[in-house]
Amino acid sequence: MRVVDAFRQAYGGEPAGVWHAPGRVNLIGEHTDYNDGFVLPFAVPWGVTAAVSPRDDHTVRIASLQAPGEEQVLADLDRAAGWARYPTGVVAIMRGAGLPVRGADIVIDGDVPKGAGLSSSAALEVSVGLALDDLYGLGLEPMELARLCQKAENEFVGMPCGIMDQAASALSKEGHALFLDCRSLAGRAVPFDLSAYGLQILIINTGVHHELADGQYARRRQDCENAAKRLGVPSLRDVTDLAAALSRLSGDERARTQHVVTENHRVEAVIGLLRAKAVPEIGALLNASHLSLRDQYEVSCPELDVAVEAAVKGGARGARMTGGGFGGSAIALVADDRVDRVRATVEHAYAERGWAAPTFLPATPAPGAHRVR
Ligand code: GAF
Repeated sequence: MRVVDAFRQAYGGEPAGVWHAPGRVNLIGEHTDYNDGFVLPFAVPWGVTAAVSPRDDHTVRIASLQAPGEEQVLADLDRAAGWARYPTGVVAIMRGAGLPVRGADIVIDGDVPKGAGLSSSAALEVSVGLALDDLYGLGLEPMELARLCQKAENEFVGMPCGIMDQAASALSKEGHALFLDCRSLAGRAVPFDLSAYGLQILIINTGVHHELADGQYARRRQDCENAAKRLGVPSLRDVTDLAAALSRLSGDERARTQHVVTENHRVEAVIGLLRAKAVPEIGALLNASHLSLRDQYEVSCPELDVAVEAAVKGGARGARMTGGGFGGSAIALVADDRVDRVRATVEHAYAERGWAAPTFLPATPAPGAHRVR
């Protein structure tokens, strides 16, 4: 294993173990997690593999095969820079929670496609978090691990994300999507084997990331909190009469509320269709989700919109942006015998606009975080 070879080279010994945590796509339920709502992500076959040994002192040494020459030796975790803030943030948050976590020697190797918005940061956090859980005998439940990793991203990295990505990475089951109630944190594995229907989820990686994304995410959260406050409910999850709620709101707060409330219903509708084995029918809900994210939530971008429109034009049953938005990937529900046509239609639409070609990846639901050796 190349991560083990790299560990030997960096630190001159065998790692105590190797752990893997996946990235994710979200089938549906976007920008609902921090509104106490529903999400339905699944783990992808790409992620982060971490070779780790515990240390007797409190120092963290960390290197990445994706960042050669950027090894960091951290007696003080606050000095972590760039990519290293995600895993070292987990160490810091675990210690802050009173868990008996000392130092670690860490080498990581990731294969989540770059710029795809498939949550490589959660994979980074969860792989190292699971390693520490095992090595220091913390006995964490997967959801506890996910919450500590989310806290690391919120408080150490400063990204106010919800729980979806870390939960998907920590809890997913192979061949299943994870139906998660982000209020109770109850998760249920929902069988999601599309091959039985001659269908697949095709990831369309736009390869773009619009930088304004960072502040925009926090602004969307704020819009939702403001709307909930105005409506006198704990969160937008609690809106039961959408028409009445909308009549009391205006502008951005109104639009965000319309998205969140309807998106929660779309997740439940997808769950119902999966249960009824009416899988092709979820396509229409993916399309509706995209329009709502584009028009009401305003987190799409031209590259995502064109990918979605062209995929549907090429014969996809439905398509939508997935993840936070402003770039990253779209997903399309496509019959196996239509994949080539969908790809060609999207490629053509991009070429016509003079954009760099997107990349395509079939997404099969992979296992969640686990020890590899
Ligand atoms: C990002 C966040 F990290 C998630 O918590 C979630 O809010 C998502 O955007 C939007 O659904 O991936």
